[in-house]
Amino acid sequence: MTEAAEATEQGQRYVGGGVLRKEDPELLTGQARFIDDIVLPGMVWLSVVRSPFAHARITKVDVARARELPGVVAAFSGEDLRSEWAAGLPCAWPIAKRSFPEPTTEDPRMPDHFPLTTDKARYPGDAVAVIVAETRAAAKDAIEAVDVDYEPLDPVLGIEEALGEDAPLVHDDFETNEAYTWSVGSRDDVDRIFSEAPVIVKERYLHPRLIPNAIEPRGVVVQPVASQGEFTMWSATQVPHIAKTTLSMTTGIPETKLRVIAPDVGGGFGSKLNVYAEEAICLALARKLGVPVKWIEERSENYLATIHGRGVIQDMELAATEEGKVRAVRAKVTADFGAYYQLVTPGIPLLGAFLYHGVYDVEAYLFECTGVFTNKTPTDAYRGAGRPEATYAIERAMDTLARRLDKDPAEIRRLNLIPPFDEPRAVASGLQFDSGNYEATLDKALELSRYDDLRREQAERRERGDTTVLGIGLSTYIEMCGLAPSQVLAALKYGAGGWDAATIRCHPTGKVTVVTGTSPHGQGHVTSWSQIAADELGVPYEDVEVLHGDTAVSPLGMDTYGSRSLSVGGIALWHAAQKIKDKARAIAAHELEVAAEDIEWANGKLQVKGVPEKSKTIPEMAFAAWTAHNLPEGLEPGLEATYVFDPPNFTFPSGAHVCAVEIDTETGQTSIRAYVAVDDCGNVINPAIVEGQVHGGVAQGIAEALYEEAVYDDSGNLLTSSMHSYRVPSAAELPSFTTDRTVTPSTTNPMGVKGVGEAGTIAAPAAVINAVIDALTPLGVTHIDKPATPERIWRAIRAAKGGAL
Ligand code: MCN
Repeated sequence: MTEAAEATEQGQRYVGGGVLRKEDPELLTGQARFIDDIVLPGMVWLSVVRSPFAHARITKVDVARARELPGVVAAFSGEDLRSEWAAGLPCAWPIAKRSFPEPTTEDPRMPDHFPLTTDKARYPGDAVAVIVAETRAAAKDAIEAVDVDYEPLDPVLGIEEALGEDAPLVHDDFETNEAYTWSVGSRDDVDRIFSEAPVIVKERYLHPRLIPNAIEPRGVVVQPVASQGEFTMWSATQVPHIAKTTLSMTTGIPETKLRVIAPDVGGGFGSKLNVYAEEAICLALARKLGVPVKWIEERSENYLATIHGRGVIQDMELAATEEGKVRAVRAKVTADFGAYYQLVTPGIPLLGAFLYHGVYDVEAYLFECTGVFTNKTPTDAYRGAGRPEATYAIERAMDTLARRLDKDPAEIRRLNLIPPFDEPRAVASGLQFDSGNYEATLDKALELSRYDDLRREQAERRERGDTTVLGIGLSTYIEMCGLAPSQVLAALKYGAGGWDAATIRCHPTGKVTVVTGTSPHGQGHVTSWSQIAADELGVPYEDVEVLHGDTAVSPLGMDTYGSRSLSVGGIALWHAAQKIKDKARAIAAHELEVAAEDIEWANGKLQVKGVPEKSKTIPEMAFAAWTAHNLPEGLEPGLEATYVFDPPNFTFPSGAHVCAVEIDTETGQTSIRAYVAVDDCGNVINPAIVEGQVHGGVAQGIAEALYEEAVYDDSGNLLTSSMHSYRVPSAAELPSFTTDRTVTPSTTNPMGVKGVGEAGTIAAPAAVINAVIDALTPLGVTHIDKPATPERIWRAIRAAKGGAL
């Protein structure tokens, strides 16, 4: 039987197929409802007074003048609002002291982090006071009238400088800026192999800070029902459920009185996986003033006060044989956490901690990370979070190894790849990878990119001394997503569970409501979840309605981040569908007067085995369950089921990306000639969405490699503080991507799916920078930092030639 026929036999009509996204008509016709579309009667506006200094003692905050201005309703200093907080802003990942698989750390230092600071400003943008006014303009204008006396202090900005003995302290309570040092692996084994190894690669890589640029900035609206002590908060967030629980802790508002709604959200890329000061402040002020309060972030505020990503130094070492077989990996990471912890700041390096050996079969592994506080914006999850860093380190190091041994980068990878496996397999870092076929993705990517032709052309160009040089870069990446199971997360001291929930409600008319605990903000869950439900229940795709992002509608959920939604929330939906089918089977058996075991699911129906004409559909059983006229003894009326899925393991998507660049050696200008992405995210629900996710991710990864970087001056001013100076590339700077897939089903879940939401961002920076270095190697350039701007490349070429800069 052909694959398609088999799928139809299983009633699979939508999964894997190209249905149009249900979300798009609303988005494309301007009918989506974003946070700034919410306007409530009597609503007032919030603005935030932010420190212009990176580091300063605050000796006075006087809001009296601001209070007198026309339109101003109220103004508060941090001290004024101190009594509003039952606890500080949440950090949900304080890192374990001893944990899986026996990593060690001293207890991390946990600084206070209240929504408004009172003693010191610790980064430019730190919130020191707030204004509430009748209009947004009045609120913004009044900022100037708040008198704050700052006593500037020396800032600590550099990651390694922060660890210096005389470094200014970001938090006076601690004797150091070190947040923690955490390690995993076997130091003795690694040291032994390194002491014997004939070939050692040792390199240092820098990951500049990046600024997430969601199309829609953040925003909050809170509506109080004062008499009931109830609050509804709309927030442009990825995490309405987590926000509800943690903001209840921060504000002391009982969780039963707080409803959080994520309306249509215009992207997040991790930056909205957070619980921010402004959310807590809007809640506190709505409670204090008894009127709806609204805050909309400005883009320049976004650059200062929404989290940054990356900001990491890596010392990466490989111990290899003369043939190029890697035996041990030793990685030391120093991570810039900025001034405070946001929701998961300390945990970000851990998301990459187990992946520094990539897809390669090594004997011994050691990873160590030190986190530091600096006087800069807090860092946290930005698309990929920890995994782009790990991929970059191992993939750059593999290319260096190839260069050192004069081998082709594809061959050195092939020599080291973990062989194909379809049962969970232990790897050197201590994880169990779910399944993988890394050689297959590599083969396909090499074929699609015409790798051999590219190499031939490269040689010809080198031969004839072309000033535009060609470089080819590979990235055979692995990532882990769908954080789970909850018990393992407990061992890593992650503050929440790894589960997610889905409810299916089968209505008597045959229509189906799906309620999910995930909270999409561009990933198309309404479409994918409709496909899954429609196939599993044998109903038309159009008949499925998906509800999400409202804690009153979907009380159980863990939201959307870490490419977890399909492999956790989507699987919860699949399980809920099995529960629906089980109950419907009991009703069908009763009606057809056969035993339930005699009924099978075939062609999207419940039919008596071998007798297709004796069958019942789910809509028919939903009607029967609703009338309850003729149900089996003891069966509850109604056809509804909830399932909470706590996966047994992560999923481990992988892939091979190939990038070809052309560099004008006279100007340093790079252009991407071809980009091929072959990804393996297991079975696919929606190919178009997967392709879109890869496109967006690769674009962000290229941006990281060639364009984007947050730059501070020596006083701690953010120089790249707007879209004029922070270079987000547009479509014009990007090539047309070639995408393809291999399918290695995951063993972690019954649908065999793995995540894809971050794949492109994880793979691309290494592929691009490897290509840049590959192009420049004959000129003597074997290292370049990100972003590889024309100036940086030009300088590297000059330096390699021994020329003055
Ligand atoms: N999918 C599929 N088959 C697979 C894997 C995924 O059809 N084997 C589909 C899913 O059904 C879903 C989408 O692809 O519709 C993404 O699924 P998944 O990989 O589970 O990722 P999440 O939905 O959890 O999304 C989170 C991920 C992250 S962590 C970031 S950051 C990110 C991203 O998604 N931010 C985004 N993609 C984004 N896309 C947009 N437009 N905006 C963002 O802010």
